[in-house]
Amino acid sequence: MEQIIKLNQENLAEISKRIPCPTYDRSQLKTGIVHVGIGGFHRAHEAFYTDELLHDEAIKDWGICGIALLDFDTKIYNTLKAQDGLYTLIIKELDGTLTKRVIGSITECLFAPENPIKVIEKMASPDVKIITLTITEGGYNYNEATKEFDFSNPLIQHDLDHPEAPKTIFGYLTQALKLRKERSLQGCTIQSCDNIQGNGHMTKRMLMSYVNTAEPELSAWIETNVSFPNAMVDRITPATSALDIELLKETSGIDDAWPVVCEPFKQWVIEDDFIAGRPAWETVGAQFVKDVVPYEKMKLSLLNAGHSVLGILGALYGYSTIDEAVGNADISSFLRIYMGNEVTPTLGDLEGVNLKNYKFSLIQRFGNTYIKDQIDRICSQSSAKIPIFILPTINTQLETKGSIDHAAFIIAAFAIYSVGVNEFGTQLIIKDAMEQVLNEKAIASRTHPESFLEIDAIFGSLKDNTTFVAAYTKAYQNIVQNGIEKAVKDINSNILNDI
Ligand code: CS2
Repeated sequence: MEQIIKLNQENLAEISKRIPCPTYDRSQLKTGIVHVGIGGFHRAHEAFYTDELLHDEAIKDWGICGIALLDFDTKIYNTLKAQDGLYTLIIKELDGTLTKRVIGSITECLFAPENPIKVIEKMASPDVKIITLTITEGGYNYNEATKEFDFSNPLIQHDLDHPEAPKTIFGYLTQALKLRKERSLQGCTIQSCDNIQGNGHMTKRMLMSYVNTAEPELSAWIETNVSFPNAMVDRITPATSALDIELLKETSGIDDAWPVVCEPFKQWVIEDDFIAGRPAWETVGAQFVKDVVPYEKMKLSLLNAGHSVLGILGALYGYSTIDEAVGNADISSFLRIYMGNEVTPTLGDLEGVNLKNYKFSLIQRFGNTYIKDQIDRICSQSSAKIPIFILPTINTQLETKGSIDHAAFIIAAFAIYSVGVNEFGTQLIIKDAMEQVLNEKAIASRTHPESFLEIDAIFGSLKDNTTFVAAYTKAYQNIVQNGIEKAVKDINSNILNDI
């Protein structure tokens, strides 16, 4: 057994005898990117692409400063700090091979709750050209019911009252941009890497709502000095498990407190709108396009929605990982019918994309048995995911009088899921900012199924659509009366008979 080596800068030369490590001189890098939200996805995606790029020794301007924004992020901050920003990326190939490497692109880390001013200064630094975000779908403070920025959020009120010590991304960005303006510095790009349709547009619209109230005189400056490119991001990155940490120790003798595991597939399609310059990410596989909207729509409505379908149904069947759910023939038929009959007609023209292959590859990616993506992870924060991943499909299908039966079934399954226990008596772990209201409405739905649709912040005006309500209620009753397995078989057979 090899000696176990702790991952940090000092031990890098030794570790590089075991797995690939950065060969560039990290101490020579300037911080050109500030990234907010240093969870697994960022580390498997943007930080990975950037690490690849930095292997070109001529590139010195694009080190990343990772910001841990929330109290909740203490652990990742302490871990990365102790490891000098280094971590291991473990790619789980389809045949089970582990491809490991140490990623070195995160060269600094800051913990916002400890020192907000330092974070604001870093975001305003003249070297920083891009601020990228993975703050989750719910982090944009958008209310589906009002279609507006949610000023009732107490954290937003806090930021309005204490601009010097913000807690939300909106408070931080506003203060940093204000400093840039006051110091007559160049503007920068704010780039969302979250799963939201038009994520750049959404970032701009939400930030501008906040700025118009907090610092109205800053709005015009932002309009001319800040760009917000839209982007589609993709790489399945499950939560790291204790087993992954052990496996790395056993197979390579590396003691990394928080490695990241992910699938081999990766995709990043970005609009080329970077007001202060950008890294040449295209040299390491990113695609720059004029209009990313169709790609985003395809990915959100097929991959992310597909995940939610497998997660919610899988939980009701008693599975705990996504590969188990897609391995069930009835669930995978359900997903194929949903993607083919309900999502595909809403996607419009996707020039240059072979949709059939894309859908096929998704089933294969979901089925990667080595990834073991947790159903708990997929179902977490569904109240923020459903409006983005599934609602647009339902709304478009209702407008065009297309089929919505499978989509309505998913929402009914979600109502039943939100009770917190499945029909086999297994407790479901519900991690959701709206957990309480979900649970209350789920319980009320036992006598009045439509109650669940009254959560306007998730479903908007869906409760007023009689076609949808009828399909939803039918699915709800079918699941309750016949059990999830029979109900899924039934709804699939209706379609198969039709064809
Ligand atoms: C998942 C995503 O959170 C979710 O529900 O669908 O994290 C998904 O794995 C990534 O977007 C893949 O790119």
